[in-house]
Amino acid sequence: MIVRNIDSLYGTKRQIDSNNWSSTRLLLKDDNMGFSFHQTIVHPGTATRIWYKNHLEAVYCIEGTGEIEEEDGTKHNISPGTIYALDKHDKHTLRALSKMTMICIFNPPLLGPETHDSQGVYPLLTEK
Ligand code: 9YT
Repeated sequence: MIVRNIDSLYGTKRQIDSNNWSSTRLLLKDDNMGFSFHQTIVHPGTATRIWYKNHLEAVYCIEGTGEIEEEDGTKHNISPGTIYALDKHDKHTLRALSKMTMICIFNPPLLGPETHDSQGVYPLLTEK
């Protein structure tokens, strides 16, 4: 059994910061769960273009408000209780109207150090 508290992960290599968000990775590939599990704080007023072409991601909002815009311009409001699942590797833009706290699940699991490239893509890492 794995038991850990996020407070023990802040400031370690499991916390990855970008200009627009901070992701603390509670479960990673080497935890052998078949997915990775992150808490992502999205900073207020930011807009982030994202395309997880190598991963599926589900995102559940537990704090804050914002919107997700699909490539065709369709927009969806996000508030606590909203989940979105990028089941088609959907290109999207995420806008945070306030500080948003999101729980994010990735399949395949991230190894740990991944951060977005210029297209908002994570590479498919296979080894450390
Ligand atoms: C909501 C979102 O996708 N933000 C980017 C960071 C990502 N969720 C992560 O690595 O935790």
